[in-house]
Amino acid sequence: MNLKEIYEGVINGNQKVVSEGVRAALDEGTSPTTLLFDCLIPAMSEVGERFERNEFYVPEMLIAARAMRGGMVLLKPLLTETGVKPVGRVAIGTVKGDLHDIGKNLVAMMVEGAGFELIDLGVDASPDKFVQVVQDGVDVLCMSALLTTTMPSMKTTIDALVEAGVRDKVKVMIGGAPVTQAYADQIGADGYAPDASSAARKAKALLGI
Ligand code: B1M
Repeated sequence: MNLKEIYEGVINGNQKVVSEGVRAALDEGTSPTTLLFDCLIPAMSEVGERFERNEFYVPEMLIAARAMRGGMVLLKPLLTETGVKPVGRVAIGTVKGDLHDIGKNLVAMMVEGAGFELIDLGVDASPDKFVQVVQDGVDVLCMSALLTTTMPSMKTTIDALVEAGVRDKVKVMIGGAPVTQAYADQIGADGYAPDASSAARKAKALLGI
């Protein structure tokens, strides 16, 4: 199977095509890095672009991400073995009091698909949990909120980072349906992303990649 078929498999959300294609390509001697950087990641970027053009919607994004994961599970151990470094480490969580995770999970998938190592803090993540992961070492911290009542927890978390003396160690990005660029500016976040694919692009831009 050639790379084009695997690429199309991601876009069409066909997990079977992707996992079988990646396995066959590896058997034929294609390198894991070629499969990741020249096939799976560009395919996921194309999915993101279609989403931004309103040609794809959330279900298409979810099945494309699931299809890509079918290839990623085969590549991950090989990439670790060959010492390919992720482009950076990103932690993401839905803020305290908020249980919505569909958007967060999409952002996580797109960020992971863009080549980052991803730490998922889950939902209802307390400021202390965000502070802890920054102390452990991440380049970008992403917070998601879907409720107007939980948005203030983004500010509380940034305040907790300042208090713990780690605010300068990390780029903070926020997003979620009620969140805006103006709110990001107001609470001192470094970035805002309106959707999953722009979140992945923004994370790279913040790190100058
Ligand atoms: Co809730 N809910 N919900 N809900 N829910 C909303 C958000 C609401 C707008 C519905 C409404 O009234 N029209 C409303 C909020 C009103 C407000 O605050 N202004 C609401 C409410 C009120 C509630 C409850 C309080 C209801 C109740 O119990 N009385 C309750 C709260 C529970 C809690 O969190 N404590 C509640 C519960 C739930 C369910 C559990 C039933 C379920 C969540 C299931 C789950 O997530 N596992 C749910 C759902 C599904 C929704 C709606 C219908 C859909 C949300 C969603 O998943 N959208 C929602 C109405 C709506 O949005 N139309 C609603 C799809 C998702 C892909 O989009 O999450 O926006 P979104 O993510 C996007 C972007 O925002 C962005 O990228 C994503 C992909 O492009 N993004 C980021 C998100 N996070 C990002 C982080 C980033 C960057 C980008 O970091 C850098």
